Amino acid sequence: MTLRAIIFDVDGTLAETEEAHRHAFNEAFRDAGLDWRWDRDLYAELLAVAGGRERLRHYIARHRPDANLQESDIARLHHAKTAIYQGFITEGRIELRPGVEQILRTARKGGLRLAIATTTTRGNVLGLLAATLGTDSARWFEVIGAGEDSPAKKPDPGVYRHVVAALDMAPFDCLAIEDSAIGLAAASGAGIPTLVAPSVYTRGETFTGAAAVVEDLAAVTLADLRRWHAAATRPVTA
Ligand code: XBP
Ligand code: MG
Repeated sequence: MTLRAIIFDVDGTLAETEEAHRHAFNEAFRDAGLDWRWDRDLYAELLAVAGGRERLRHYIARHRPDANLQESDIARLHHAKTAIYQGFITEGRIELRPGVEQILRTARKGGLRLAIATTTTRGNVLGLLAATLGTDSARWFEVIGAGEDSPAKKPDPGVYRHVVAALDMAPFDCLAIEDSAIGLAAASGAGIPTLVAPSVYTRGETFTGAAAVVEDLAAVTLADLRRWHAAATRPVTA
């Protein structure tokens, strides 16, 4: 049970992206001639459903039951939202959270393997990495598990199981870094010890079962990660 790999969540963990996602949804609604507008309170509620397309479907069922939209309309709306969101990223509107770049670089130097497990669209991850860490940075991650790789979204452990299998590693030799309770549930469900650094939208959540909870990664060292991982995976002795 040695720490060999770190698996990063994206939205809320690598960067505070959810406001950009929210604005992108609102622009897509406006462009489609819909008078829907997601404010912060509503979005906080909707974040219980991971995955943008799933979130849209849930919103329509719960708040717009009379909207006559087919699955193809939802796909089109989500596609438009994704293009708008990626525009925000290339404009450089999103930066990494404190400490993220430093932990990625020290982990690489320290010989740890890196991976990503997210519910968001793959293109969003690649765009974010390119805009913040440079065009080559996607190569730092041996596996990028994205929304397209797991039909069931977090809290389902599917995407983490996919990543661990692709890494060909035991889950307890990895450490996940997450920002939300549903992300923690997904990683834990796959048997992966998890460090939580809550984001603006998840600060009020409870993180029972986390290996540790920190405000952000600014002061976190590789030694801290190894210590939290070891404590989380230590067998219980009588
Ligand atoms: C958080 C999410 C994402 C985004 C929307 O993902 O729920 O779905 O809000 O992304 P993470 P898409 O697992 O990285 O925290 O619209 O591309 O699905
Ligand atoms: Mg997240």
